[in-house]
Amino acid sequence: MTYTIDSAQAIFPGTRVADAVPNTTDKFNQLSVDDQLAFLWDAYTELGRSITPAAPGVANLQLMEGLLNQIKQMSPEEQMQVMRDLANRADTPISRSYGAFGVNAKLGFWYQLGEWMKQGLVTPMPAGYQMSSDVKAVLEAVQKLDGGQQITVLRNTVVDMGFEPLTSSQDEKVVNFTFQRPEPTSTAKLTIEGVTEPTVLHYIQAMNVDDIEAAVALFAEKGALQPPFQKPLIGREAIAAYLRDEGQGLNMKPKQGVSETVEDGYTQHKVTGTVETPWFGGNVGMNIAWRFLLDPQGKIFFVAIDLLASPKELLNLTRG
Ligand code: ECH
Repeated sequence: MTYTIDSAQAIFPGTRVADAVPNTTDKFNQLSVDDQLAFLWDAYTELGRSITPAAPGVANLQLMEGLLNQIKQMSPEEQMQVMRDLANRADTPISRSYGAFGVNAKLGFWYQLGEWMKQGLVTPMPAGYQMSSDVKAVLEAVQKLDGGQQITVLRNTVVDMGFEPLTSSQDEKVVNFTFQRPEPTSTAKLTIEGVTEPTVLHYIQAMNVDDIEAAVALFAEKGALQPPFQKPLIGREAIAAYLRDEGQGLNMKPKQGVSETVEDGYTQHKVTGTVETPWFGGNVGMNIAWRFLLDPQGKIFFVAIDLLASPKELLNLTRG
């Protein structure tokens, strides 16, 4: 049997992912636009207390300075309208500019608005807004999630905002939003209990120094990478564009894993551990599994990155 991207997705089927994340995101999407903004304000300021975002100085905000200053100078009513347009994905000039931002630029944009809201320079809420019971229900659902799942819900909402013409593609994204790694990455040799496969180790090492090219070179020509809750991205070019946008500044801490030879010289490897985003640094460790399928040449034919249902899942290394 030869593998296809479809059949590869089924490796290590016993892996339990955090379904609560898409479920909560669905609940959020059903809220009215003012309720959505109120939810985000509450969730973000609440999370900010327990899981502090890392210093914003590391992020390059110049890119959207023009747009941000334009919003800062508006009246409170106009500011609210811009935010509603973004949440509604309305076709406006600001909403289009935002739609062309890469993921970290989108997060940086809201991060700055959030700071200005705390300083009273931008309005957080429409005058006279009263929180509905629907918002309270979604807030309670979010409070039950672990930190990694909470920030994933937040991130999804921000990524989905703004207007993107149907023809836009990853290549046109405003991506040059970089993070400076706080400390030089340790040169200590990476070890993963139970996995010695060089391709897997090299992948993690390359990602941990933001060497996207080296990571992508480990993939087969038609290899695929499947991010959490998404469809696989197929081919080196698509993977490279994605990793340049979303894969920089991450701190991957794989702990344990299992390796098996499967059919026709293919091997499969499941690795679990934690991943930190530069936004929250060591304050949030996301519980992650990597499910790799390597071809007989040792190239990555497929890798899925899963956000796990619970920390218990870190120890689930069975094949079934
Ligand atoms: C305010 C009110 C008005 C509306 C809004 C507001 C602001 C909200 C703000 C929210 C900020 C949220 C942030 C969230 C960051 C989340 C980051 C996450 C990262 C996950 C990354 C993972 C990576 C995994 C990968 C691995 C690989 O091997 C390959 C690549 C890849 C309050 C103003 C909106 C400011 C900052 C969840 C899991 C391991 C797949 C990338």
